[in-house]
Amino acid sequence: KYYVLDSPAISDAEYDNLFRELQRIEEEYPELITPYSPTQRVGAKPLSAFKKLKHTVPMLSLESLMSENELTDFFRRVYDGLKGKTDKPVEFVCELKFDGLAVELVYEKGKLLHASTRGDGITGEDVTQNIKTIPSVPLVLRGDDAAIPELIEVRGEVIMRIDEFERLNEEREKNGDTLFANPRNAAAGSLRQLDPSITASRKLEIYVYGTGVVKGKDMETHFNTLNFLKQLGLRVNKYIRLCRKDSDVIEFYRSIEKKRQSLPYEIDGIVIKLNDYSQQKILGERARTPRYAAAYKFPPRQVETVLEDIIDQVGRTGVITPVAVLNPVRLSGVKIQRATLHNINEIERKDIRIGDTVIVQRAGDVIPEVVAPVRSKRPGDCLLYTSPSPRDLSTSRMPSSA
Ligand code: 5U1
Repeated sequence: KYYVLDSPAISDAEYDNLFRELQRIEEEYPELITPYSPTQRVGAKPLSAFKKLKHTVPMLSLESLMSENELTDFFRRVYDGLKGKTDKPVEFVCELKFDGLAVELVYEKGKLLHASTRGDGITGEDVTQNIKTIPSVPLVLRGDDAAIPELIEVRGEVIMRIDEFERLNEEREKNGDTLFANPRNAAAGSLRQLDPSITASRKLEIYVYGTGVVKGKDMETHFNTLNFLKQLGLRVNKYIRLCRKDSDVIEFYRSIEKKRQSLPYEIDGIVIKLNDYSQQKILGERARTPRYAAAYKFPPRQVETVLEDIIDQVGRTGVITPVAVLNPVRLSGVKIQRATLHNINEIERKDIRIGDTVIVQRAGDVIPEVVAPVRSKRPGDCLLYTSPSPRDLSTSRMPSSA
């Protein structure tokens, strides 16, 4: 109720007391400890490597729609593909497109058996020990035996909230560790730790949005699946809409775009899925993406700030990337202090100078970039950047991270 439904039924103090009582009982009667006990979420030993796990059904990714024209084209392809092949009305389910790490959780007879990353979609890494440290992942599904499927593969996204990402980066800066570029990288880096105690120390969360193989329960629509997942105690995000008209999808997109700034986690668009499974089957899949679903992306987020300096970052292969040192600014919740300028040609082409007010952009998962200077705000004393000579490079400063 606390981690999944966001609605605690008891106080933190009562919870702590019950937890300590359970620990006392398990100490006295170790034979009563099960792998699904809440005391067993942390404490597994570090691994030397992750095992590979093959997904029973491939984990697909989504086609990206970048404009309303592309959305219209997606609708047209869906209606054309279903023409004359279905009697049911065409409905879509809209959800959030999380900027996280896709995972699969496998529950056998209601117990968490294993969990894996998406990997290449066919094979992922076994991250069971780490997934167990995420409090919003149930170790045991809710409901009586009759209601719980024999086997259910649940798919979703592990995310890190923006406040936790910033806390983590502040801590890393203090310790002289490289910073994570964005919450998605921080979530991925935290989940892919061989030592589960490190994962446990980062506050990760999960939202689930679909299934792979399900044995012992037949579902006809995606919307019903989402409700069933909720009923099993799995965490489903509250922003979901069943759309009976194309215009409902556009309305959902616009309402989420408005909310985006105030969400505590990052999203990069909405996901649109055909609701009816028999219709999904008619449309089928391409090699890596389904024809019955797509991600309708938000435009890149932009903000203005002052370019304070340009430093030269030398990559592992010796390639020099000029990096913008910015007056720190927030861009959809995330503090931006560095951005890439790509290369000297780009700086010259865009006529970017030190001291300029610049437009900075973040698109999806990529490192922030300087898009252009705001010429009307150019001060008289701004400086031209010159590319470093090879001699300068041998002693060039290295920024901690973009
Ligand atoms: N919310 C949501 N995200 N997401 C990502 N649903 C969803 N579905 C996906 C993916 C890759 O894939 C299925 C449609 C196959």
